[in-house]
Amino acid sequence: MTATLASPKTLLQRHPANPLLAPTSMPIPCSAVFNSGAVSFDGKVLLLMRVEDLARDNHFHIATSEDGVHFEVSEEPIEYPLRETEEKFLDNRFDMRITPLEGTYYVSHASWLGGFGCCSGLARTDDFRTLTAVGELSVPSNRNAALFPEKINGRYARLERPQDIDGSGRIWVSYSPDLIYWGDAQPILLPKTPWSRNKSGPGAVPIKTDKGWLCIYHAVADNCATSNYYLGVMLLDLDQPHKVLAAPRQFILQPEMPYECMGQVPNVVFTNGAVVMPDGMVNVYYGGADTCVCLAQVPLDELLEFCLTQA
Ligand code: BMA
Repeated sequence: MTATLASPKTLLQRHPANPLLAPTSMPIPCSAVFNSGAVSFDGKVLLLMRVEDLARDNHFHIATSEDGVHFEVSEEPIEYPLRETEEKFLDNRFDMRITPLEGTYYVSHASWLGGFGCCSGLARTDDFRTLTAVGELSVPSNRNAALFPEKINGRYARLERPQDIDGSGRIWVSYSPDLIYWGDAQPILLPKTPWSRNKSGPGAVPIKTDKGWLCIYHAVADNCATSNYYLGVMLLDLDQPHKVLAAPRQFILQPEMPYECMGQVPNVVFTNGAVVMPDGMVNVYYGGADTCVCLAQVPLDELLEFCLTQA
């Protein structure tokens, strides 16, 4: 029997076409395309991709696909005028997450402000041609905001990752009456594991199931050479999402393949977008080594079952 590096028992299964999109698939000269927001739009899978040009400035291009695997990329980036604060201080926006909510699409993202740190921003769109800012940015340091796709007990809700005092961070949930003012924040208590010992943060937008909110998240373990990024899954209470119903100790994806271990940032699998396909398959779009767009899949019922039986 021939030994192989890939672990066949990881719950998420990589698509054989990986990486789905690479710098050479983009309409502009670029060094990386990764960390895409993902949503079902107009009967297709739509990705909002972070495309880093050769100055390492970010542009956000759309890619659409009928089957979730073969994508057509927009020539022009989506327009998103800068807020006043961003005009003065913005270095880069990144990690866009798309939430369908109340008949429109909200896009949450990180904005890195030179001299201040990382803030969360929120925008909206109906057509994915232009993004319009919703209010101002959060104060630093906050990132990975993922808006829930419906109000919870009359309030908007989001997962987020404020920075801890030592530079690490954990997942919190907070609420808002109007998408502008956020508060009533509560931490989410996940099991301590070796693969999540340094940081954890929200990943894809929560998926509603009758058993709870299914949330795929990322976590980081530093070692003597690198910071390795993993994906995990947790199930949160539908009414009080700071309550963890299940959180398996095992990760569901780790960096193993060359396109996850070699690139701009080695040993990274990072998601900010998942789509439940019409056949019940969860398509998790993830960035490989901060360089390319990849796909890993698992049937929704298996993901839920894993949560409920392995926790
Ligand atoms: C995080 C984010 C992600 C990135 C990851 C690994 O802090 O900035 O965009 O994929 O680091 O570099």
